[in-house]
Amino acid sequence: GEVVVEPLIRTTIADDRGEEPRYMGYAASELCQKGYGIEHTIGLLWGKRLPSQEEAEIIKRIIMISADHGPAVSGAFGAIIASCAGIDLPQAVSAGMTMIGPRFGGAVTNAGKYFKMGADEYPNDIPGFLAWMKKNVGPVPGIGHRVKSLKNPDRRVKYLVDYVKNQTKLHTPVLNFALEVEKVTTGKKDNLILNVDGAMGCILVDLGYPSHTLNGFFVLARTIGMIGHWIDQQEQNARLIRVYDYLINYAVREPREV
Ligand code: Q5B
Repeated sequence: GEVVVEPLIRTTIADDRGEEPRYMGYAASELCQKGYGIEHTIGLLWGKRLPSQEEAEIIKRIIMISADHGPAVSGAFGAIIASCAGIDLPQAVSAGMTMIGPRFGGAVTNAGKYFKMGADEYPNDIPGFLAWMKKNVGPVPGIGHRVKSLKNPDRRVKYLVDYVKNQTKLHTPVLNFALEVEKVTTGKKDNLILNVDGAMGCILVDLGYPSHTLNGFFVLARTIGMIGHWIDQQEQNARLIRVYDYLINYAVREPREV
């Protein structure tokens, strides 16, 4: 008789059973032919719908602006060390990826989540929001930067905020709330600015992306940069990195007899 097999997995986004992959039903080649870009592919595979041209332009800018931030940041530095140690591209990039977390690059999801919560539950009460965050979460995700500050502003953030607010019709309640939070936090310490993770998170939530998708945008964008750093080191035949003694504070015991 007929054997009924339970499916092992269920997918809702892509189908490769025809002549070519279809993303949410759209043939990949047709998307290319009709002039859609990588930002539309992201919209289909992550947000399950074709973004409007205005939404796609925002997504494109988010990816472009966060693709790299130089060799000094945790992710690029990790990938560079690996490249210099002779590690192949996928493993070197994954070494850099491992750095993406709550302090570096991986605050996008929680920034979107908590700024949305704040905009919904503390719309006119920033001190109340900050007190709740301090008690329940800790440092506000999306606020603070190691080197950027009011005196040394982050042009990426300024550009994104300005673009979304002045050149699109996007309704931005979550971003607006985060900007109000920034006014209070920078009043306490001038590096407690809305950072790039925070700006991305708020704008993406305002675009309708659920919070669990948000770190994906940083991961995708920074993969471009990390691959670039791996290639750059390989092309220079860079040597194995060993940290010089003067960069280490050896807070150790004096040599002594056992
Ligand atoms: N304090 C980012 O900290 C950093 C506070 C805060 C309330 C906060 C910190 C933080 C939240 C996580 C976040 C994304 C660790 C950053 C990114 C991409 C990047 C990276 C690049 C790129 C920096 C000193 C004092 C303490 C803290 C207080 C700090 N943050 N209070 N809310 N959010 N942010 N990460 O300067 O009284 O002295 O004990 O965790 O959003 O990753 O370019 O480098 O593109 O690659 O090292 O931009 O802000 O200072 O942690 O020693 O804190 O400030 O409580 O107060 P710092 P800490 P106190 S964007």
